[in-house]
Amino acid sequence: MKPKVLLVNPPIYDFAAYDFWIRPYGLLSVAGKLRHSADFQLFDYMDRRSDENASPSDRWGRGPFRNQRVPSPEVLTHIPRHFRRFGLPRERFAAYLREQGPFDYAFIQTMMTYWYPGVQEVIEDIRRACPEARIILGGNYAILCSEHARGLGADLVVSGLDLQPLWSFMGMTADPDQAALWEAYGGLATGALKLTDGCPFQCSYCSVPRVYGRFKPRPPERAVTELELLVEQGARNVAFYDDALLFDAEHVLTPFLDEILRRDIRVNLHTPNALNARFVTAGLARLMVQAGVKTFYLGFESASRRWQEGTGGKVFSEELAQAVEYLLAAGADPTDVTAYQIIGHPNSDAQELETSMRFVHSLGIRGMLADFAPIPGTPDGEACRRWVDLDEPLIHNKTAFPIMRLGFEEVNRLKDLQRALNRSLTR
Ligand code: B12
Repeated sequence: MKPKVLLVNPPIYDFAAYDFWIRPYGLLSVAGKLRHSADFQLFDYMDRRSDENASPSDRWGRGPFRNQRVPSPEVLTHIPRHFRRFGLPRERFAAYLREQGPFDYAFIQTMMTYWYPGVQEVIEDIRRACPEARIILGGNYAILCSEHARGLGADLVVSGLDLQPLWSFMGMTADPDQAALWEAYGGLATGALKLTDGCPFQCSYCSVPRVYGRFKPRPPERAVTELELLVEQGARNVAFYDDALLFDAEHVLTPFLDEILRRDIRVNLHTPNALNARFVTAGLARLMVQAGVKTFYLGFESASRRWQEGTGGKVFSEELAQAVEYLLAAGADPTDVTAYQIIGHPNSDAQELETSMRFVHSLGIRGMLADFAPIPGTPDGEACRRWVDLDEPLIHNKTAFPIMRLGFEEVNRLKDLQRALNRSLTR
């Protein structure tokens, strides 16, 4: 008999959350490797399609999550923003467990380290309704805060990229070539895809180099199969989750996009996890637009050369300007080209954020402020230990640190300014 496995993507407890093509891709990738040897059922708290009260999506499939106000946790009470629970109601999961249980295993997706309260809630509910199920945690929080995650009471915490401990725990063998288990939804509007793992840069605020080591492409055939599966399941919008999508494009992204054109796969592609402007050439820009890439998010962070060099030198201002020129010439819609800039970075003084925002605006594209989140084990995160106790993951919250670093008024002023700059573009 095949084991019965429950897959859960937990609710989110945070000040803000928005469906920016958020999908439990890690969870589905792991499940896919057991596609033929286990029976899976998925409960995704964050699936807006199974929410009868969901607000409508925008033209690229993004949209707000259902939410309700909840008290802020003790360590975040000094942040003057409302804390909320996002996702389907808890009672719905309880009823689901009563009807669908028992389960042999429950795999739970963990994502942002500061989202662990949702994971805790799911563990509690499974323990109550299905005490026989063995609970397994994996994903970003399980890796970055494995000690903390072990304290939540799961039976196994997969604390690295190697899945062998999972297969040994289950006494099963996996098929690494399988695509992610997207069919578990029984119909989709949006999906995610990753062509590569890791990043060749060593940005001081990012955990990716430490967790993934070297940059490595994934098997290209599996990526095409995954995209076809997504489209077959109904996905119209697919977001790349790569950390360095454009690195070595000649051998990775270019052949992938050529294949999309050759097979005539019609889908809108998005890059919410940011592109490195340095690698955008005129030819690549044309190919991306032609193959269906609709939104372009460029990781910029700051126009200050001193700040750029001090954090790893991933991109310089003239490279951003050049990339924007190529993208617009290729036919990208300027309102769908956005440069991210970090706000609340510990070295904010050198960042000259306001000047940087005006520089981005002068290129005729949108800017988006990305709140700095201190991540343990990264140089910039570790530098924040003098302000915050990183051993409590709730304090890694992206809304919290910029307010603590710059003050509520200043954060609001900069965010208002960003909104005004963006508005003046569309007029
Ligand atoms: C895609 C992505 C996003 C997406 C959303 C993803 C989502 N579903 O929520 C977007 C673009 C919206 C996003 C936003 C942000 N992100 Co982000 N994001 C990522 C990224 C690139 C991938 C995360 C992911 O889906 N991984 C799952 C899959 C794809 O990974 P995988 O390698 O296949 O997984 C392996 C294992 O982890 C394991 N596994 C994975 N899941 C599971 C589940 C189980 C049960 C098991 C057993 C195993 C397992 O199996 C795989 C095989 O080895 C990571 C970086 C990275 N490379 O991990 C950052 C990362 C998670 N993000 C990060 C940050 C900082 C942010 C932002 C705060 C940035 C900002 N300032 O705005 C925001 C926060 C959004 C919010 N509302 O709070 C940080 C983490 C911060 C933290 N404290 O946790 C990361 C690590 C990047 C970094 N800079 O260091 N992000």
